[in-house]
Amino acid sequence: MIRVPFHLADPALEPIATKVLAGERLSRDDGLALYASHDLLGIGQMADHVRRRINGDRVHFMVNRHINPTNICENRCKFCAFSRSKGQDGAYEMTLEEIVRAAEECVPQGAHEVHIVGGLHPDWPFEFYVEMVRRLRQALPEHVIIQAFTAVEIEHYAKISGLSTLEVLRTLKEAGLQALPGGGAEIFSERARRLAWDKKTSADDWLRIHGEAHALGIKTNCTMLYGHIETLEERVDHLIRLREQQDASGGFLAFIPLAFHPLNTELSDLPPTTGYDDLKTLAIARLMLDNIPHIKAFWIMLGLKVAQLSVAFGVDDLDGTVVEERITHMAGAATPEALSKDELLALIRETGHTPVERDTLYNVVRVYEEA
Ligand code: V47
Ligand code: SF4
Repeated sequence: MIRVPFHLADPALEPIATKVLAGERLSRDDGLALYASHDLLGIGQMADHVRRRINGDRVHFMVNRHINPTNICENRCKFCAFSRSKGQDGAYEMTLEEIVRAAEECVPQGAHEVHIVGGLHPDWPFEFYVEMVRRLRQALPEHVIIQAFTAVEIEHYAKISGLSTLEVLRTLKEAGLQALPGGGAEIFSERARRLAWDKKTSADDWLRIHGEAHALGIKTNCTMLYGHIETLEERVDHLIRLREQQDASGGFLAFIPLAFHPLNTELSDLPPTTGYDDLKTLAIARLMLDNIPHIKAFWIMLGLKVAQLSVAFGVDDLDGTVVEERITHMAGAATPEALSKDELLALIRETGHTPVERDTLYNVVRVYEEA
């Protein structure tokens, strides 16, 4: 028996701690035992151990800009406060010129990424999205990476173009697409999907599309929307399916748990997530996802205080400056929409970690050794 160097208040965590120290993969039952335990600090210490093994004392961040070209969407998921039907009050659509201008604005700030996610517009043809990527690639310096379109959007483009999702990805890659964001995964449960996002991409299709992207050399992220109608078992199963996909195709860079925001949604009776659940979920993700290199705390959804604390609970990435964010803010997020690079640096430095500025693909832009 290996001596366990963690201070565990819950003896049920001891066999898990032994596996963590030996670098052994955790099982579904281990995941459930972690959720059943109230020893948040014990779970956090184990997650911190794994984080240090993978990422040392580095905490990543980036200078980026999010752009949401339209909120007009055919799907109208029950958890979404962002989407509108065509012609509805508050519906908007950006022109290609406006999208390119928004992207160009972030270049003087030192951005290394534009992150583009939007609704499934009923009239925009696939060529519009190809042209968007092509014009962005022409307008932006090479170091600014275009991370755009969730698997849900890729599936929609296949539907409207008659192409396969693989052909859609190949066409977008040729136009300049370099990475896919991780949205649209929600919870890989057919039960939950039927109840709250029945028109949206199934778990099998979401995973297949990411596998196809990986096969084409397009790196992607993955997410889990939690704190709504899902069960804890469904959360653990979700993590295991991501882990299996990563074993098979290997192209996930980061996992981002997305804390559900209920305001202005059809699930507005539900309470928001708690800081306790947020930290526990991030830590359990670090422990279960032994083959995904980075765990990202999206400060926009978690709030700055929980995001900063999360670096002691397995997180090695605080995302970026963001600049403009609509999806969570329309659902009640109280965070600012933008942070400066100095604010991100200060948040990370206070925790005693080394801030590392990165690009989308985790190429190091700069290591900030000293204040
Ligand atoms: O796909 C929608 C989620 C996602 C709500 O890949 C909601 O680096 C909370 O995926 N409350 C879009 N979440 C955001 C996203 C993302 C964000 C940051 C970084 C990355 C990355 C990806 O937001 C959607 C959906 O899963 N979402 N409504 C809501 N009310
Ligand atoms: Fe549309 Fe995405 Fe909102 Fe669902 S979550 S309604 S797919 S914008």
